[in-house]
Amino acid sequence: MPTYEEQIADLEREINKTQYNKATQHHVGLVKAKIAHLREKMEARAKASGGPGDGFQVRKTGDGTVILIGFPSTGKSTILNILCGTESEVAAYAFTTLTVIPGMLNYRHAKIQVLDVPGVMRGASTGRGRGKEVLAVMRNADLCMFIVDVLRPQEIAVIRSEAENVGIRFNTRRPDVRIKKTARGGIKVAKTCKLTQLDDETVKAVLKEFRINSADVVIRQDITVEELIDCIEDNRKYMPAISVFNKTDLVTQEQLGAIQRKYHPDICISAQRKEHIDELRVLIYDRLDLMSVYLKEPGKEADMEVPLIMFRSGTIRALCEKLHKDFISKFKFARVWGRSAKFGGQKLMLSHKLKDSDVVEIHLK
Ligand SMILES: Nc1nc2c(ncn2[C@@H]2O[C@H](COP(=O)(O)OP(=O)(O)OP(=O)(O)O)[C@@H](O)[C@H]2O)c(=O)[nH]1
Ligand SMILES: [Mg+2]
Repeated sequence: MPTYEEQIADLEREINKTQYNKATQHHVGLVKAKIAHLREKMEARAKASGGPGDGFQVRKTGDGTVILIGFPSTGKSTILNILCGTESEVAAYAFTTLTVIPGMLNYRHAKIQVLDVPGVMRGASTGRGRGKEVLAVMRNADLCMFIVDVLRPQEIAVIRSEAENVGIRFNTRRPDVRIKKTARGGIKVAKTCKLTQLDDETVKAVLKEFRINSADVVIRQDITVEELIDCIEDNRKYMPAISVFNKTDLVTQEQLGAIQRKYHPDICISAQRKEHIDELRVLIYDRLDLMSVYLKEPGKEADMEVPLIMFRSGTIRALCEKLHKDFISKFKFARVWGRSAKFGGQKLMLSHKLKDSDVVEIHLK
């Protein structure tokens, strides 16, 4: 019996040699489902046998967590040190950093935790180097920064696909697909739009590959077979990502232009020369999607000097959780002024979504 890895490699070879077109898309879809199912089994087995090693757990602190991911020697530790004033070891050889080194970036009242981790490489998702542990830490982050050496720009695709192999999806939302398993009646597919990359038969066959023989499926957007598989397995982590090309001091302006046109990085910097670091801070803050709210005590003026930082469209519940662990159990109601309130001082409950610059007054029992 071939191992899961061997079976996956065989199936991947099969996809690579198949011309993708209307006639083969059903077959290719099924092969992709088989691969995903094998990966799921592999994950389950890895979990049962202990999972990632120790020394790699970091407690999340601050208003958001950013992780620096990249091949060895791309400048991750250098960037951490500039952003946070830490002293993570920097050296010209690969695998300088061997565990997770946290730092704190203070920016516009936000405290952003930045994690420097060992370099990963091709094959990380199947356990090469410390790849598995690194990718597990990544899953818990709120924003991923891919750090790429401008002289090896093609690595951006490799690193992204390693992360996707462990079930992380970047800069996209979970597709609008509902799958409700039913006791009998077979698979029923309802669509609110035209599917250009999938037909009903493929949807059914892919579901059956995951041992789902009876279900109501509602598809509300034009999805790919990969996205359908994501919805079936339903354990993907969706997170924003920034691609940072570092070491721009090593190329000419023309070379940099050509690289940018081909690979479309979000930002190019030279960590060593501290170039474009301010823009990088702005980008991190923006992509973490943070907002400020101001707290007010009953009968007093709001403190408009120091905001509380939280994720955009966070609820009153999320705000209470940030403040104190007892606030949820003691919560009576909140009064809100600002963009999320219908009128100033509106009485609102825990599930209410706040907006940037709201003023909130919490009433406890
Ligand atoms: N020329 C140039 N060199 C840089 C730049 N940033 C970092 N370096 C150098 O690249 C080498 C690797 O930097 P590190 O920060 O240790 O890289 P890393 O990604 O943390 O490496 P690992 O921990 O081994 O994965 C060091 O010699 C740095 O001085 C840059 O902007 N330009
Ligand atoms: Mg390092």
